[in-house]
Amino acid sequence: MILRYDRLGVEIPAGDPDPAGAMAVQELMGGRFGEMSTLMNYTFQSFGFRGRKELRPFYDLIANIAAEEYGHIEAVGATITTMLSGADARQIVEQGSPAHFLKSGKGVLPVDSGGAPWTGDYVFSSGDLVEVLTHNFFLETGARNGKLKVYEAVDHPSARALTAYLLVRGGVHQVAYARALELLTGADLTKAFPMPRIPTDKIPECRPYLEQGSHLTLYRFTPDDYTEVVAVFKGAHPETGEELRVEHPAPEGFPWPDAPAEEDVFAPDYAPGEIAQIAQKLREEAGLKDDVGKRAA
Ligand code: MN3
Repeated sequence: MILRYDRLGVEIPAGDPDPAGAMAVQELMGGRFGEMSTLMNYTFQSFGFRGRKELRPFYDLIANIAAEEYGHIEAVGATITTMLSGADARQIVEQGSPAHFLKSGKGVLPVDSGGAPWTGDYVFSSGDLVEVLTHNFFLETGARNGKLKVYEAVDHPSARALTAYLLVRGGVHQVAYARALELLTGADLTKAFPMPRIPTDKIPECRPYLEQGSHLTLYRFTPDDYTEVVAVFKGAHPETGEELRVEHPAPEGFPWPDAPAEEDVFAPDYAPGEIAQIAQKLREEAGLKDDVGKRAA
């Protein structure tokens, strides 16, 4: 089961509307190597995992990383929605993805940068653990490649904050699968790091995460479960030589950025003030204090 917090793993700053950038960031959501793919690959691999008891450390690794990936689709979603806030219809249609105006309320969609829908064909779950771990290493490598390209192409502050965060966290997952394969088979994929060959410390926005040790840390997203990841996620980081570690709880996170009403796409409706009044009345009737809706912030 999943426990959901109304928080984001990364603080998403506001900036000017950037529909073209938002379209590029969609690759990190619904692309082959995007966050929907990492989420769904590890989720389905954990559903179909056989020999959970006997192979517990490997199961815990895949299942626990799946939980973090949910937080990554949240972060990409918040970024794209923020980048579309305040963009007008013509600007979106001419510069970005028309679907952000025509099919959504200037919000994120489960599609890639070309508008193609994410598909379950991107999920690989053959049941062969060595093959699955090798696939996951490749998937995280492709994901890192995609994040570096988006970082290069889009300079909106939301996109920069997002890609820096995802590069560091995805880097941890890339190391995790390489180390799991190494412990299982003796194949030392860690010699290929960094892959692609751009070290994370060359990216200024990544440095605060490196100073906090985020690049060394796998967080457990559960109070009591998935404790056996420590049997696999251990040893030296392939690039820095520092010791890898597992921690719980994960950092507290940040509130979602505000997404103001966008009346030209009827989001949340043609009369947002009216809906806000109804919501306020319902809150009063439910005996909620005035600050309840803001608790997550
Ligand atoms: Mn990820």
